[in-house]
Amino acid sequence: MGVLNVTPDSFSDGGRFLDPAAAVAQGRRLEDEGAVLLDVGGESTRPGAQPVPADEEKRRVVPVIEGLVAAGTRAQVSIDTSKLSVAEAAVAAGATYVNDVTAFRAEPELAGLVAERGLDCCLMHMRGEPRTMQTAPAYDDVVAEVKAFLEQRLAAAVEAGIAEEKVMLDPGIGFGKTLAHNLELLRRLDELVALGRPIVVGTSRKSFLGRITGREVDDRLAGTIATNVLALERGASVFRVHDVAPVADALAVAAATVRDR
Ligand code: HH2
Repeated sequence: MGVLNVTPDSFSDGGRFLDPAAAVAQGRRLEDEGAVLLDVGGESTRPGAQPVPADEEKRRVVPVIEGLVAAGTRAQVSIDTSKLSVAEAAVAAGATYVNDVTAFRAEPELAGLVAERGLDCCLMHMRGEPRTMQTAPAYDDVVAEVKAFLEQRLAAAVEAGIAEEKVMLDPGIGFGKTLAHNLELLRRLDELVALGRPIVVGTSRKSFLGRITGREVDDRLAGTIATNVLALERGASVFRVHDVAPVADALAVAAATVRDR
C-alpha cells in the first residue's frame, strides 16, 4: 500500500503533493514501484494534527482520485478518511477501499456505505484522537487490548452488513502508543494475525524509528524496512509505506525466504 498524502501538514510528505497533477504523478510512480493499493489522504493524523473540514478534505482528494482513474491506474484506490461525506465523494470518483483510522467510530454511518457498495476496508486501532493521543498512553497489555478492540470493531462491521472477507485490521502503530508499545505490537504481531483477517502495518518513517536510530523523518528508510520485514515474518500481509520500491524488494526477499517461494 503506497501512501499518497494530499495535505500541507502530513509528517513526512506534507505539502509535496498538494498540486493534483503532482499527486497523480506520485501515485503512478508508486504503482510502477509495485504498489497494488494507493492510499489517498486529505487529512493528516499525525500526533497533534488539527481536524480538516470535510469540504476541504474532498477538495484535496477527489481530483487526485479522478486523475488516477483517468490515467488508467491498475492499483486499487483507497481513501484514508473517517468522514462519510468524504468517502462518498471518493467512491464516486473511483475509490473502492476505505481506510478509516477510527474503525467506524467517528462516523458509524461510514460502515453502511462500505456495506452497501461492497467496498474493502481497513479498521485501525487508535487510543484517543490525533490531537491528544500521545499524551501518556498506557495499557496493561497492549497486544491483548488492541486485539480485543479489533475483534470488537470487526464484529461491529459485520453487524453493519460488511462481509468479513472485505475487512483488514491494523494495530495502528504510533496511534496512542509509546515506543515500547509499538515494538511489542510488532514483536507479537502473530497474536493479531490469529484473528484471521489480513493485518495491515504502517510503520513508514514514523517517529519511533527516529527514537531508536536518531534519524530525521527523511532518513528512516532502513528502520522502515526492518520493521516491515519483521512484520511479514510474523504474518502481516499489507505494508503501508511511502518508499515502495525499496520496501517491495526487501519484502520479496523476505517472503521468498520465509515462505519458501
Ligand atoms: N498511519 C498514518 C495514516 N493512516 N492508516 C493505517 N491503516 N495505518 C497506519 O499506520 C496509518 C494510517 C500516518 O502516516 P502518514 O499518512 O504518513 O502521515 P499523516 O497522518 O501525517 O498524513
